[in-house]
Order: sequence, then C-alpha cells, then structure tokens
Amino acid sequence: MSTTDPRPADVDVVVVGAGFAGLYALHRLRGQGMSVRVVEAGSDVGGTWFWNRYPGARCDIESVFYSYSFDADLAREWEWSERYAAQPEILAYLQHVADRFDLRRDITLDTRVLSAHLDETAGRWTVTTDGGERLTAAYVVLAVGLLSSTNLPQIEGRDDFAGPTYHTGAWPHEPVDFTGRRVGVIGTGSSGIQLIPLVAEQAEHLTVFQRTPNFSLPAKNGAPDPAKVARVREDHAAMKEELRGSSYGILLEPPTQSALEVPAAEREAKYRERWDEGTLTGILQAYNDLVRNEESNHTAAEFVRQRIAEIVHDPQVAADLMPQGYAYGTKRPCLDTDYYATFNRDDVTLVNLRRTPIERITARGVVVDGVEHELDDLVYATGYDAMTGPLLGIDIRGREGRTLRETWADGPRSYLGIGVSGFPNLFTLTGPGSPSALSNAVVSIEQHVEWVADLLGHLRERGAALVEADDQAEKEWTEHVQVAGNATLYPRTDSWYMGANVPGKPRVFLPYIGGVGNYRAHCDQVAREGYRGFVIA
Ligand code: N01
Repeated sequence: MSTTDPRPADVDVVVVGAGFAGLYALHRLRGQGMSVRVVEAGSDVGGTWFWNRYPGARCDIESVFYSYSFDADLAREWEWSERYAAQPEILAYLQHVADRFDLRRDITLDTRVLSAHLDETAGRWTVTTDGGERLTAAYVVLAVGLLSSTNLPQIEGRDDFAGPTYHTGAWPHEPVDFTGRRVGVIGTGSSGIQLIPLVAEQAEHLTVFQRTPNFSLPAKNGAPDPAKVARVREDHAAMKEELRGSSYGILLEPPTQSALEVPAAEREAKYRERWDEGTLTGILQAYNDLVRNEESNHTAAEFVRQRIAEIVHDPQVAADLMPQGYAYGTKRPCLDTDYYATFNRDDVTLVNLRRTPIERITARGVVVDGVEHELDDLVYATGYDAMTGPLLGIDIRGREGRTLRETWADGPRSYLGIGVSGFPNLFTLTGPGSPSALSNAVVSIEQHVEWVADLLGHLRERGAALVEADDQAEKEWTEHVQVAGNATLYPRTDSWYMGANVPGKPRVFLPYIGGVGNYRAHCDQVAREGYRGFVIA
C-alpha cells in the first residue's frame, strides 16, 4: 500500500485480515453504514486458503457446511465439486465472495499491520502498516485467523540445508515439482498427513520424520452428498439454525450414551460405521464421554490403531504409526486420503523421532541416530503458533500503553474470546476463549462477526463511543474456559490447543469447549442483558 492511497485513512473500523472472518466482517459492518478499511498481508483475499497451497490442502469439514450461511442466495448459487474441496476451489469461493459483495474496494492487499495503539484521549486506535500508512479508527477488528503464524522449529543446523525448504503454511505460488527428487517432510499433523501421500507419488524418495503419530481417518472424499446439497438449497434457514445450535458447527446427532454402556461388538460396529462415513468428528462423537473418560477414549483409540495395523504391511512401521500415550482427539484428529497406505510404498521411509530425535540438519539432509538422510528438498509441516501467535505478532497497545503481549504473558485473558480488558473497542474474532478451533470455523466466524456488529449497532443506538470487557467478567470467563477444558482429557496432551508445540508458550487450554450452540446462547444472553460484562460509555 502506498502512503498516497486515495481511500480515507480515518474510518469507523479497521479490520485486519481478509480471510473468511475479515471478508464477512467487512460486508456486515459496511451494511450497517460504517466506513471500513481491511488490511491483508497476502496478495489476494483468502487468509488460510491463500497461504496453504501445499499439495493435498483441502478442508476437513464437508464443504457444504464449510461455507458462509449468511446469504441464502450465495449458498444456493455456489456449487462445490467435492465433498471436501481442495484449496484452489476454496480460494476461488472466497474470491467469488469478495467480488459478489463488492468487497475489494475497501481491502488493501500485500500489506501487513505492524501496530495498533490506543489513543485514550481521542478514544481512537492508530493502526500502522508496513506500507507506511497510518490509519485511525474507532474500532479494530482482528480477523487474523487461528493458524496463520507459522512455527519453524529451532533444529540445530536448520539454516545449513542447501536445498529448497518449504513450510506448508507459506507454500510458493508457483507449482513445486518433486519429480525425481529426494524429499523430507518433518511433521505429521493435518498438513503433513494431507501432503505426504501426494509428495510420495511424485518424489523419487520420501522420508517422513515423525515425532508424534496422529490419529487419522479416511476422508472418503468424492462428490458432495446430494441430500446435504439439497438441504442447503431448499431448507437453508433451518439448516443454518441447526449448524449454529450444534456442538461443533456441523450436522451430527449429539451422542447420548457412554462408550462403556454398550457391548463391545455394538461399539465396534458404531466405530466402523463412523470410520466408513469419513468425517472428522464421527468417531469422537460416537459416544458422549470420549473426550472426558480415559477408558472410553481408549476404545476409540484402539479401534483406530487396529485399522492402522490392517492397512500398514510392515508391523514395525505400523507400530511406529500408531499413536500411543495420549487420548484420541486431544490432538486435533485428521482426515486423509491414503495416508497410512503410503507407508507401504518402497520409496517411502518413516523415521520415528520418538525413538531418536533429529540430531541436526546439514547441508545435505537430516541426521537421526548418526544416519544422514540425504535430501534434495525439505518440507516443514510443523504447524503454527496457534491462536495467540497471530494476535501477538502485532504490536497492540491499549490503556496506558500496556501491550497485549504483557497482558497475556501468562496466557490469554479474554471475555468471551472477543474482548480484552484494557483494550477498549478492539475485538478478536474467534479469539482464545471461544469455540473457534474446536468447531467448524466458518460457523464460529459468522457468529462472532454478527455479534460484534450487533454490539457496534447497540453502541450507536445508545450514542456510546466505548466498549470494554470488564476486568471481573474477563477473569470469570477465563477461569470458566480453563475449568471446562480441565474437565476433559485435552490438557493432558501436548498439542497446539495447549500451546505445547511452541517452546516457552504458556500452557493453557486455548479454545472454549462448551460447544458452539451453548456458547452462542450464552453470548446472546449477554447481549440481551445489555452486553453484561462489558463496560459501555
Ligand atoms: O500442524 P500441527 P499442522 N521436530 O501442529 C511436528 C489445521 N489444519 O499444520 O506432535 C519434529 O498439527 C509435530 O510433532 P508433535 C488443523 O486445525 C487443517 O499439521 O509436536 N517434529 C506435528 O507432527 C490442524 O490441527 C487442515 O510431536 C516437529 C507437526 O509437526 C492445524 O491446522 C489442514 C517439530 C505439526 O502438526 C495445524 O496442523 C491442515 C520438531 N521440532 C491444517 N515441531 C484441514 O484439513 C513440530 N513438529 C482443514
């Protein structure tokens, strides 16, 4: 962005990010007559779906549900070609949304927000960008995504590697051809699991460096389910309400039984049915206590381990691929296409870093247990500084110049995952302390955008200028988020939900596990009570 940008620099709202959240925030706030500027680091809209161009990148919530629901015509017009659409199609959808709602004229691309500082006297925020522009706004809406701050581990010798290196979350725009090359992949989370089968098909040899095996279910991708497509078209309003009231933002009958209440054969049959369905939470939602009861969880974990043993021919490789020592689902589960079977290929090697960690990276490859695995290309599928990373990557200063980084030094504090005490008129969409990461993100995004937009409408009606999370309300909500998390098995596992994948990050449960529908009902109640817990002036 140039400093001679003709658009106004003083607006009602600055939105940071033009992914699913930022695009809808712009549309909604503009619709309320507010002047809005959106600043986006990428050279196009799309957020996560702009950056994640690695082979195999696709959503793992069915596309018919992983879509906006705010506009019935949009939902009826758009046709997904696959049950789980691949990244180019999701990006095309977001580009279509930007064009269809004429959003681009208020979006500045290729520009990163560096800072947002509150001017307490003026009651306005000053936002600076790496393009040299200073914007001022009454409100700042942070739509920066949960998983946009890449995590590149500090491995000795990392910068010595002579060949090309890639991170799944910052994949080049030009196609990468691995034909005839020896490729190494570090990381076996959702990104690695999607990427590995496709790289294996192309590369001369693929070496997978696995620290923690993950539970993955077959996606059974294919054409979208015609019945679900029909519901989106013909019964849009009811379907939207159902999604919004559900536990995870997807259509799934809530389980009513404990896994331990039913005979083993019945349980096995249910898991098998869910395995064959190919959905992310199918098995996790087969019984109502799988994320709370270790013994129940063990039955699901064991079921998946047995499937791995069936698919993978070499018993040692199968054993190395089997997750052990943590509960199923407490690291985000994955959906794959031929992931485990990929390890039956002669040209794929699995290196189990649990047995021996990476010693160092050299110019020629990766050394484990004294063996140098020679590589031409190295792919980091090593994830993100999740949820707080993208927010703390901006120099945010609220009252008395206090930074968000200082405020969150011991972990994020937030009221409803939306507002932070000391940072009036600043909103975190799908922020820590909201269901976000434990839900269909699009459903959670729409809820936050609409709730914040309604709040701003409320302020205007009251002639108020300032809204700020009350310190006590924030304290209680932050505690509630931890109590809810601690009632589950999640905190026992090292995962990005716990901040455990980033050295030095405070260990707290980042998302809220109360369920999308319950959380929405709570937020709506807060609104009905005049935005209880927010100080409005
Ligand atoms: O990242 P991850 P991701 N040495 O953090 C390993 C979403 N997503 O990009 O588990 C060796 O899950 C690390 O090992 P460990 C989804 O929400 C969605 O895959 O820490 N290995 C792990 O195996 C997902 O959960 C889709 O022991 C190291 C891997 O790198 C989230 O994004 C697709 C290491 C990182 O896994 C993040 O997924 C893709 C080291 N020093 C992503 N450091 C959809 O399908 C890390 N690892 C929608």
